[in-house]
Amino acid sequence: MQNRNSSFLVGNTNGDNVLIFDAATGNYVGEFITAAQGRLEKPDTLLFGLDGNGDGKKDLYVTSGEEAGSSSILRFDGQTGEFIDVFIGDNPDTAEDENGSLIRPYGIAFGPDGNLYVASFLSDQILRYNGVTGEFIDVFAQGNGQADGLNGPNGLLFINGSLYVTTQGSVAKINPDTGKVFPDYIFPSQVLRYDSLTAGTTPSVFATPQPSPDSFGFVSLLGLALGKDGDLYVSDYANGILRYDLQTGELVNTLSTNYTTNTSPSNNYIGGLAFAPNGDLLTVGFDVTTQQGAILQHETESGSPVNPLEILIPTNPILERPIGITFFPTESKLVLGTPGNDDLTAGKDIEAVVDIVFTGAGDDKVDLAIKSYASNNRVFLGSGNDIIDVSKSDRAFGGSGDDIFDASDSKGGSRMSGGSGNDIFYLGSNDKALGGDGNDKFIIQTGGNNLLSGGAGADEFQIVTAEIPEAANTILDFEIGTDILSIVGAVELGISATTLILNETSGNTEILLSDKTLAILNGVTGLDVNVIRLVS
Ligand SMILES: [Ca+2]
Ligand SMILES: [Ca+2]
Ligand SMILES: [Ca+2]
Ligand SMILES: [Ca+2]
Repeated sequence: MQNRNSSFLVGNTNGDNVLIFDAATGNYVGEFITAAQGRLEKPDTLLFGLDGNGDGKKDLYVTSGEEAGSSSILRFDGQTGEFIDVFIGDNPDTAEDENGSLIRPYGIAFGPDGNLYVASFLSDQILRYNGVTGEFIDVFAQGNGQADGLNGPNGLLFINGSLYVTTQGSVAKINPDTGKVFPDYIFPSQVLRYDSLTAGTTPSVFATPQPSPDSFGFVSLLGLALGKDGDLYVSDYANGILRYDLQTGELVNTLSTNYTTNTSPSNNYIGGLAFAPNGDLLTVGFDVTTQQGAILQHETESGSPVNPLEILIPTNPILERPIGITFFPTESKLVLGTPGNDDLTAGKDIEAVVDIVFTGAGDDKVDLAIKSYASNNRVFLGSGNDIIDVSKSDRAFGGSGDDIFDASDSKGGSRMSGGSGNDIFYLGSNDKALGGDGNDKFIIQTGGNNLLSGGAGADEFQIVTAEIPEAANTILDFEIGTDILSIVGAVELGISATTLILNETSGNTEILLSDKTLAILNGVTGLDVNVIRLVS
């Protein structure tokens, strides 16, 4: 069985169940926790955490229940979805409140102290429990009914020891007629930050956003996630995902989540958010009227998710007011080739998400790029003359032999290392290539922004191939007199020794064609333009 590195879970607040989907294909896989199990009541946050049943794998923690008595954190086997136990919950047979003063748990997070922090929405509290036993410890934070306080806490996320909390801006009150507690929305929705884990610490206000133009005029912050770019991503139930600079608190940009109308406002709300192993940002949404949900995706470029949104899973009645979303914990799968010639294709022979592959001896072929979702693999090609197509954030090692690395279909972030032998690199954009020993060749195509290092030997850097690259590429170790610079298609592109400009700056040499920088040679000065080989 392949691992579940591209699979994620979605919790239905109206279906009382949890579903599995495959992010690589957008396919619905099946029910992970069934409604028939009868355990979940309006499930909210889904979080993989400490192993609860001793099988060595992380288990799934789910917040459940809207009333004081039923408010609980339930644990389910992280592999099978089988119910383990009520991790935090009230025992109706005792006078004691084993769950503290928990009412409507939303966000949960394991702290650096090993404790589990739980946002109790309808008591305006963050409660603290033993992360191993679930035993109630104390009230970590309590709203005071004032502005900038803990007013309707929702999402929780620890980053560098600080606890970030989204608040909905509500104050829990009791309806005198019914005796029921309800949220009175009287303050702005905010992101708060606690820099100390001492109970009673006063939070600072990290952000107080304005309503999205796609909203019905309100803000209701919900999910929190940390991007690979180091920025904080916050989902707004009323629409939009806000990206904040973690250091300055500045709003960097907003990702649109309006998928139900062509104009503002949208007719959908959104729930939590989760980063996929390949960096894509996923969120769940549902139609305000029908409550039927869809899964939205923002693809990532240069480490950050970007507009426009894509609909990974269109509106489907199996998504019943979905809120919680989480990916399975990634597991690296070890794949071993044979001493002979192997041919491994992503999506067919290997899952190619966080895999570790050793192809052994022989002339091997590995195609990662054929599967658009492939990412974060480590491939050791060993001896022999091997060929690999990298995809995204992959690491490929050629070993001995004359190897070929093709990043033409790469999505960036990969690192290719030729090892010994005369290796060839076909570059795309935003990758790194190291030639190592031997006479290696680097062929630049239309992309750019690659980092190239030839290593020992007489290496050739073909800095232009029939088209001007979109962005300059940087050569880290060009050696005048040993390495070669070449341009293919020079005549057709109007490139000659007189149209090329060499610009020395800070000990580096830039090679320009009019105002376009083609390549940067780090640590190189005194280059003669006539050494650049111009090939028609
Ligand atoms: Ca092999
Ligand atoms: Ca090799
Ligand atoms: Ca090699
Ligand atoms: Ca070399």
